[in-house]
Amino acid sequence: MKELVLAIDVEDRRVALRIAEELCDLVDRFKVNYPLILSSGIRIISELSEMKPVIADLKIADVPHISAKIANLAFRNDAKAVIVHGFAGSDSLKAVLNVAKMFDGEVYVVTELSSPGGEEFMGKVSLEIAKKAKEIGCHGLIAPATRIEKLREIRKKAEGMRILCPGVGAQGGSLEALRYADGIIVGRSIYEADNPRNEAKRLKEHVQAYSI
Ligand code: BMP
Repeated sequence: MKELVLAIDVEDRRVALRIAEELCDLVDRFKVNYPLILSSGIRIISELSEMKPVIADLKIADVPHISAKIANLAFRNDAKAVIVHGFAGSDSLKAVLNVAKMFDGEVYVVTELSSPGGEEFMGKVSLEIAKKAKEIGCHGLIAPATRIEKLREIRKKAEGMRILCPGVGAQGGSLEALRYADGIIVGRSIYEADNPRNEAKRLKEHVQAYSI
């Protein structure tokens, strides 16, 4: 089944919990990033995980022993998945994957950022990153909904891996990403909408339509 992942990028714990409560029946997972974790503390992952599984988007990109510590903190606080930067290289990816195994967690690897700057450097190596992440045994990839042609190429390198695509909506990315991806990650166009539930419902219907 394809999924709708809600990126909760607000900077207030209570607002985040309110958004999560309002939308948890319409989305499949939550994703949290630095704005929320730095402002609310890492326990926010545990709090949110009482409603839906949480992906800790710490975009881990450090030397292996530090990457492992960061991943360990996320999983100890009930994250079900972490996001790492593929450009950090095989040793970091392996270190994070080893930690994930201890918690039965998942590792998603960023190929190239969905923003225009993602093409500048990462775009040149994203297919290699995808290939390497697969060889190492990572569970999934993060790939841009803003560059469908590139996403299609990444899909080819990633047989058997889950691909989640950010960039739909506020960044101009297309729902066509769902042709190649296993899910979309959406933040602002849901939580900043006049009616977040309606927008989440609309997106969820697309996700379900592409799941058939
Ligand atoms: P929004 O839908 O508001 O643009 O948010 C997208 C979310 O996905 C943010 O949390 C961002 O950090 C994340 N993301 C992204 O936008 N592009 C990427 O390439 C990788 C991401 O994790």
